[in-house]
Amino acid sequence: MAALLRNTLWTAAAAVTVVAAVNLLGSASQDGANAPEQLVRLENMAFSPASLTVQRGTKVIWHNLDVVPHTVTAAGAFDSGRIAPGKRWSAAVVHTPGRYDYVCAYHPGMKATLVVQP
Ligand SMILES: [Cu+2]
Repeated sequence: MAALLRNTLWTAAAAVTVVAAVNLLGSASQDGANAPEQLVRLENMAFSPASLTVQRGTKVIWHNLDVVPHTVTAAGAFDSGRIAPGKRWSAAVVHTPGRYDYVCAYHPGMKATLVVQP
């Protein structure tokens, strides 16, 4: 009898664990953790690729591979602030379709474009 009760409890615990896991996956896709990702390198004082087109909802990650800090700054849209050498910054998930021309605030010659498709 005690063994049966134990088995029942274990089954219930396993079921709760599965439900919790499913909930985690569900919320992860809602907050963008499962969104497709695109990487832009900040390298040799340039953005690479200099022009990137993504689908709405894509997570775009900028990775500073230079030995100096950079920024990812699109006036009125997004601004990374200082990205230290070796660090990454993400605009989270880009939800608003459009064309974003951006620069490095420290090196205005660094220019690039991000296009977010609907
Ligand atoms: Cu820069």
